[in-house]
Amino acid sequence: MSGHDKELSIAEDAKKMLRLAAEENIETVWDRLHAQEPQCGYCSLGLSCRNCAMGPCRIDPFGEGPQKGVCGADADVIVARNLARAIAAGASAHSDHGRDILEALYHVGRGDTEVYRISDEDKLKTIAGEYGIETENKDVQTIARELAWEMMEDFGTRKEELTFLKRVPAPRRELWKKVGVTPRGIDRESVETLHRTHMGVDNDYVNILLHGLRTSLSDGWGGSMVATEVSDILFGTPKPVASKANLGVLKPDMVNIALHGHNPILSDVIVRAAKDPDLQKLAEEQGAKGINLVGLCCTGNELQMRLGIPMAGNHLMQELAIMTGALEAMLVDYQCIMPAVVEVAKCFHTRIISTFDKAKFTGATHIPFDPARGLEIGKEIVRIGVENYANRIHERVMIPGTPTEMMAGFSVEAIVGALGGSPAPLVDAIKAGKIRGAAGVVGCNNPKIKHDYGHVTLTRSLIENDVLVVVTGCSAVANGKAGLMVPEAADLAGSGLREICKALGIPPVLHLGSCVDNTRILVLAAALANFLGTDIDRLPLAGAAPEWYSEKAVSIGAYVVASGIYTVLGVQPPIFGSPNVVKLLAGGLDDVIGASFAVEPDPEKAAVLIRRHIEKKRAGLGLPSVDPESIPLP
Ligand code: SF4
Ligand code: MSK
Repeated sequence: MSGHDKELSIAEDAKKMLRLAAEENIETVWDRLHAQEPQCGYCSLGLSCRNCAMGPCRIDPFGEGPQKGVCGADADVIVARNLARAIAAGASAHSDHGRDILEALYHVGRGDTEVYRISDEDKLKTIAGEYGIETENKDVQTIARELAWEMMEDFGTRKEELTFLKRVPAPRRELWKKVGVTPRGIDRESVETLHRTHMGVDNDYVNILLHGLRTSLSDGWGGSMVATEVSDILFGTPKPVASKANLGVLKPDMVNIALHGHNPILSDVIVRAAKDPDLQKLAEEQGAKGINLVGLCCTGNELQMRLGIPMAGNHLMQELAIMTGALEAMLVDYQCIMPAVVEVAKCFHTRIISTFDKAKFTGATHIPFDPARGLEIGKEIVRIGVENYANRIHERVMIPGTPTEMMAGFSVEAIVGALGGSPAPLVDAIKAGKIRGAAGVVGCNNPKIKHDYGHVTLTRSLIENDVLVVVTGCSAVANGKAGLMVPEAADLAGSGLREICKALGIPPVLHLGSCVDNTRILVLAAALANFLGTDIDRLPLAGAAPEWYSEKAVSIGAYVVASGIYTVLGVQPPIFGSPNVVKLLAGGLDDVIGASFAVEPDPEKAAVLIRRHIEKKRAGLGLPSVDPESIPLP
């Protein structure tokens, strides 16, 4: 197993663990991908449909076999329906996460939990103001209750548009109205997507895809934005913080517990539970020097952004982290957790502990989380990890290398704070051409792309050419591990970006948080557009997801484009069975929504596409620019 002849990762810790996997014959995600190959051509092109029992159907891409499903749906309709369903699934994942956090806020407001409290009162009041809630002479608890109640209404069907749409620049809101993509209710749009894509409902691929965009907007400006803002209210708005990353953050002489998934509700109490003197004492009695918490994926990002908790790795590192033999427990909430972790853990002493009733893992220990008893449950879970230290086989422990330093915690508030309270200095640097523009490099890992290569190569190339990069999710981990997220990394940037970063003492690559925190990028883009009195699509901005895999990433890409930001994907989405859908998404949308997608697996080339786009936008704003075509493709 894992005996692949090509290099699977650029990360040294991953490479070492993959060698161990090959020696010990432990199956990983790369082996399972290999076993699946060749993957189904119909599905890869988006040409298969199993939406009803007259099917499953598939369309022959060569034009020789059937061109219609049993119901008569053609390639355009089938591809569009499949894509819209992926968006709805991704939007639902984010939005349900948002609802879970919101319910915690409601518990705080009702006073039926002692576990959580309001950490950022200013933000609570600001957002309550955005929701039209009077805050004068009201206690914090009342404001929390009223805000939670109002936010819950955003999930339903009562409102004509989502409350956070007030943040969107006026011209874009008008455009959304004209095109008919204004998101109304967070749940409503996803449900309507499932309705529309049922057999015999929406059979116009353009109409289906436009509703797909509306659904994604209900995520970006709805469910995910609720998740981010309420997390800030409950757990604190991130501020720049020093941290570390890679498997070297595991400690050979401590109880190691990894927190994996996306929702900070449980991990927040685990952090407190791990400080419990009784549990610390128990760890010492077991022969350990203490309890070491580390993050994985976006739960890790949430903890790193707010508390500087070290990051063990991103999506493709989850199995490899267990193989260090140094992990007493992996605590999982939901999303991006491979069922395979349970199997890998069987080869070691690691306990996999699932915590949400909506995300059980056969073979794992399930301890259901209840916000009202959060701390008690947190202690129970930490105790399992501590007691498991006795089962560690110390001779088997292999922690590869030492951690890399990185900075996290760049919320929009922190960025504007670093700029002296206004976006003006950033705008001036862009106007002067010191910074050509900004790009969000976000999203997952995918074993089809060399691990972290897409993120790091693209990011490096952009900063070398004076494009400020903001990162979230697995991209943040990749770039942190590559050493690009410390102020000293400014030396790797072009002269203009270097000068600005040095003056501000910030890295050229800023960590904006987890997957739901892509909404921080929307908020920043909207703030820049509003500051300049223009629309987002006129700004020199771009997005990229070089190694994406998940349905959530499809929703993110769609809402970023629908918000007016050109986006380059590194992995081909399953749409190429319909030339009409490809034409619409990769260019046609420019005339509809002012932005579109591109697909470019080579990150060096993707960087050039982004730079050309940024120069085009600079020219459109009358700023000094270079001829986009003069930037050669590698
Ligand atoms: Fe086939 Fe149409 Fe049913 Fe899809 S909805 S499975 S194309 S009959
Ligand atoms: S964890 S959605 S693999 S970024 Fe958010 Fe990473 Fe993608 Fe999951």
